[in-house]
Amino acid sequence: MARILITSALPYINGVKHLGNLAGSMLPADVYARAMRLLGHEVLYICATDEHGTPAELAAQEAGLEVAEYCEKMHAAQKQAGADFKMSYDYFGRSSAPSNHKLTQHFARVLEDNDLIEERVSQQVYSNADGRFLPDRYVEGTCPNCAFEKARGDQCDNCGKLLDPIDLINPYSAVSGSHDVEVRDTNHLYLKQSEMSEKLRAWVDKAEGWPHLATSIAYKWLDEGLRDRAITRDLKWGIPVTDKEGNRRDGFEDKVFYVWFDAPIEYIAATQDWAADTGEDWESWWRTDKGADDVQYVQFMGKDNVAFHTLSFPTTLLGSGEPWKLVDQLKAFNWVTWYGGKFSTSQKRGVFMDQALAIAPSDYWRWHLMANAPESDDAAFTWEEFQAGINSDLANVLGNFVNRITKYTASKFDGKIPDGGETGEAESWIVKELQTRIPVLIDLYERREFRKAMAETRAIWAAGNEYLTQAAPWSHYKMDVDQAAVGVRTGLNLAVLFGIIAQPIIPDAAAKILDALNIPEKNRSWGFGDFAGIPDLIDAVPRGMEIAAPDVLFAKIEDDDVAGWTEKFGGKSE
Ligand code: B3M
Ligand code: ZN
Repeated sequence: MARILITSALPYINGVKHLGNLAGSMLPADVYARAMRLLGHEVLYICATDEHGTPAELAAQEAGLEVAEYCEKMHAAQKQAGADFKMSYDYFGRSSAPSNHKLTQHFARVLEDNDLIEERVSQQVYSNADGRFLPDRYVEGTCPNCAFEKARGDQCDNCGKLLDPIDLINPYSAVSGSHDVEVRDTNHLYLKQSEMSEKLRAWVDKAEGWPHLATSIAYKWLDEGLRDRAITRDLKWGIPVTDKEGNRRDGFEDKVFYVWFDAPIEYIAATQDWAADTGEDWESWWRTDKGADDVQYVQFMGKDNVAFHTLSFPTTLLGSGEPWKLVDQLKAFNWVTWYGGKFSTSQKRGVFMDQALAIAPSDYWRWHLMANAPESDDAAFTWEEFQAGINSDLANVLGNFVNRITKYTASKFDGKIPDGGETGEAESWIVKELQTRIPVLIDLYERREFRKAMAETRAIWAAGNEYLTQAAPWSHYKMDVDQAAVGVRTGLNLAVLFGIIAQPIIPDAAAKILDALNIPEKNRSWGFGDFAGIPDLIDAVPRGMEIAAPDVLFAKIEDDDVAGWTEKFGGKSE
């Protein structure tokens, strides 16, 4: 079995995340982690809060808190929100942790030793109104590439081009809106990415199976010519820039490392913290000289993070000359929009993670966001589709199947898995159906095709209902109870299988189903990875075993619910 390292792009510390953040990396990474564990692989799923940069400073200011205190509070809130959405991280770290300070400073030192970092005087936008240098994201202005008027200093959201703030036309402070800004000299450390172009291109050329979205973005920047980038900023909050002795570097007393330099390094530092907590060995996941060369490393992120993950972070790792594990597979997502527009707290547009669970259980969100994952294009969330999808896929297909077969067993077979009877046509049909569909489902998970994997999961559940229609145990009961027993036994075995394949996506409902069917933990990945065992699968649960009918698995979403949510969070009426 494989060793699979999974990282999801780190959510920024400021503000509770909206459904788009969840769907754009953390949730699909979780479904993938759960599916790979189900298939028996050794999985390590790492994430953390991304706590540096101006967003943290400004959000703390707004909250009237010291940054460190603000980050502490928001990390706990985001960790709780992740737990509420059943994120199965092996570790949820903090980019402000001492381990990341240490590792980031190590990489900077090694890169400078390898002559890939040098100190340069650069020009930075200083805001007289705010009394501070403005890092990239907080300078806005007109994009020199496409004339978009609200381009950010680091990247233009309209054309995607990576920018330097001083390129912006008619710049202004995004903090105060003031145009009273000037360009001042300031010294920074530059990562000489330009000198890594050859090595990076050779590495991207060798990449296999990356989605087109990832390779096209990587080649776009490589073809444009990689520019050396400043990896320090004039900020107080962040990882201090140190010299070889570990003291603050001369001239950098008021500077810290750029958030995008330290954030990806946190993937490794969080693994070190996980190892410190668990006594595990982090190097076997990240050092190719210590066993990581047989690790399959898969990164999940939003499309705007691809450049940093395919160019900047690999520059740090490759440039160090040390045997670090680089990413093998990237899964980049487009956006989830709110009825085609942006989520916005201030404009009451959209649902945020801390509100979502008061509306519907996490299973509902998980199912809907995965069945409509923004894989090949942006995906608009609408209450109407949410209601249709939940009521059809979960309530009518899966819920109804489990409900019918368990209730009938309770009423006609003493709540026990019936013995007796011989399998016939209907059973051969469903076995053939499963022998075709389960390998397809496994392959879709392995290729991280999530929408298709959800559709295949739904099709398997629907095949169960089709089977019950064919086998119709209730119509045989009077005349031929053995024939009825075969239908019920097969149906109950199918309910177990349906609960097992539901686990990566809707873990709560899956647990309810498997608990009601008395399936021990150790058998809950049983059979899924070995589809050859399918004939057993429809007669694998011990005959005579007691089962119960679970409570209603999925309450339907009513039109009144949608009307109320539209009122509160925005929706079609806009
Ligand atoms: N914090 C996510 C974003 O751009 C950013 C990801 C860091 S992954 C190392 O919203
Ligand atoms: Zn632009």
